[in-house]
Amino acid sequence: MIKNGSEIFVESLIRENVKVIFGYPGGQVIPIFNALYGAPIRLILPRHEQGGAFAAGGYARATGRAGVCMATSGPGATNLVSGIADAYMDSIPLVSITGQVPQAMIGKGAFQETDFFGMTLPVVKHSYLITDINDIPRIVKEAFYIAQTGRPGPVVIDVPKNIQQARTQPVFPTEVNIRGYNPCPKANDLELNEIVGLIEKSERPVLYVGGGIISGNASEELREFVEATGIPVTSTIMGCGAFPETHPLSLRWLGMHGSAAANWAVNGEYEHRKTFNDPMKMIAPGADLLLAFGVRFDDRVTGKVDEFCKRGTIVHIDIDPSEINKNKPANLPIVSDVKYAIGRLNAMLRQRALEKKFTKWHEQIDAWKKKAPFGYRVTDEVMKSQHMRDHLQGKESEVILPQMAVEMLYELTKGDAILTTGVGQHQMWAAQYYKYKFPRQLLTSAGLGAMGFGYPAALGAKVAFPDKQVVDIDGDGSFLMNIQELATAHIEKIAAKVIILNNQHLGMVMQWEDKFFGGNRGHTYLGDPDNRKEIYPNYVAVCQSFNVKCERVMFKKDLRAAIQRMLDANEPYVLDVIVPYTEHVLPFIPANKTVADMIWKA
Ligand SMILES: Cc1ncc(C[n+]2csc(CCOP(=O)(O)OP(=O)(O)O)c2C)c(N)n1
Ligand SMILES: [Mg+2]
Repeated sequence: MIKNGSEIFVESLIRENVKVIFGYPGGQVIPIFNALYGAPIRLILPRHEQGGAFAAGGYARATGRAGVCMATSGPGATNLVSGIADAYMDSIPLVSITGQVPQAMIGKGAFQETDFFGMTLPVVKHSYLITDINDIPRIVKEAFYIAQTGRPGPVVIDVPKNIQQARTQPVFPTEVNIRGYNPCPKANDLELNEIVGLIEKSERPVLYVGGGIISGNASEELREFVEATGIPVTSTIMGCGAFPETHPLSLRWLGMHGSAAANWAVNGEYEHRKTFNDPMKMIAPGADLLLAFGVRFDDRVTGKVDEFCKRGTIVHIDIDPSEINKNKPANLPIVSDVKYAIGRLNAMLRQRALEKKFTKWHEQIDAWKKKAPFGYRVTDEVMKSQHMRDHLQGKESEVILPQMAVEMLYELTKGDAILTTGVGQHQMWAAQYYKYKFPRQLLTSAGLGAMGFGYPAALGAKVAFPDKQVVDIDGDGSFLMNIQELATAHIEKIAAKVIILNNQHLGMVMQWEDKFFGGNRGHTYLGDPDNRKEIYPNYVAVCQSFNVKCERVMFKKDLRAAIQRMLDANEPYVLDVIVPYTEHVLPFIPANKTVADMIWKA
């Protein structure tokens, strides 16, 4: 049957099993919106295209399937860029559809024309500008295939309006065949056998695992491997939940704000040095073998990269050959689908069980865990927070520290909720004080670090899993960046919850000001300078205008019941939890520094 381009586009989306699109209309994309009318696809209107792109990212992170966002040309498209960059940095499958001015107008500076293909080139896995209506079915099929296979990532499809309106008899392909694209490389047994040999020889092996385990669906294999070998596991933030953090062999996550035990296990324990120029004095050695599976040696993990796991043999397995030797040379690099590689290793270990037990190493690791668990304490400093001082006078013991709120959420949700975050101190506390037990449980903008990600991402996750508790742990600064999505939540009846850890500051930037800029403040205060006692903005009033329930919580005695009310609600719900701004996130390895520079005692 002859159809127009928009109808063919929508038919192609249905064939890819798309269930939901976060889309914002405009002149150059109206035909596609029109064709979606009556289609078996839920169309959700975010209140800002950035919110739509982050929501699609949240949906993708929660499900592993491509999230889909859609916008008009020009300003609609440019508003998607942060969400596309976020998906690129964290290897998240995302298909971003944009209207474009008619082909005859391209390059003429037409109204709402931007070269979106060109603009997004550095932050996509692949992109298309459709120039022939007959290409639509193939391009849509390829786009989803590319986004979701191999190392996942974002794909842009830019569709000129005349293509949406042209007519043809479509032919829908059933297979994808892209020359030169081999998304599923497999390690050979020789390489894998070498790993077994290295484990046999080592005394202090550590697994360093990342988002690749999650996107590669390799958690089960990882667990079996850990249980067969007894090798302790640390993860990146992207890898949280890849291995249960409640397991005795979990070291929790590593890096700048990661657990001291994980950082010591990888790098060795060193005396804390006073200046960055002092020599490094080792107390106990770290890993002699590092199994880096599905990770990319990000600078937030390695610090000074030359010093990272300096004395260990490094085995690096990654599906993407461009990651090999990019940040840190590996002694044994293996390009492979990680699920396949670990699965084969398990099969080898089943045939010939490991002799090694690593008893001494386990003792050392337990000692490190005991010595420096994540921890906090209430100091007199909290009364410096002017937004709390008057309220807390005489009730100092009622102060809520941000870490406490996360811990309490962990307890009340029994560790089963899906969490999203903004970016800042609250993000780090959400990662430290909630223990992640399963993959796709912590959805956070890790690589891009985009404030404003938390709430829209929570909407995306809640749409995918309406029966799960989805809670955004957010900062007052981050939440404000996409606060308009409260309307989406209310109108679309998406019961995603929010805990704002409201310190009236851009806390993480402030922490750096305190540490490296003598405490000088450069626009890191978010309250009203003319009335520092007031909490500004008034989120209860803001939420009321969106018809979303919101409570402000100031005292510890009220926190538990308030979180429980939030969890029990069948609608969007915001808790504005007032916390002091004086807390710093610890441990802390300053950027590009070493484990000998780690501050870990509160
Ligand atoms: C879009 C964006 N702009 C700026 C930054 C830089 N930045 C990183 S953390 C941070 C402070 C975030 O404040 P808030 O959301 O209140 O979280 P807190 O650190 O106070 O918990 C800023 C400004 C960023 N990461 N993203
Ligand atoms: Mg803040």
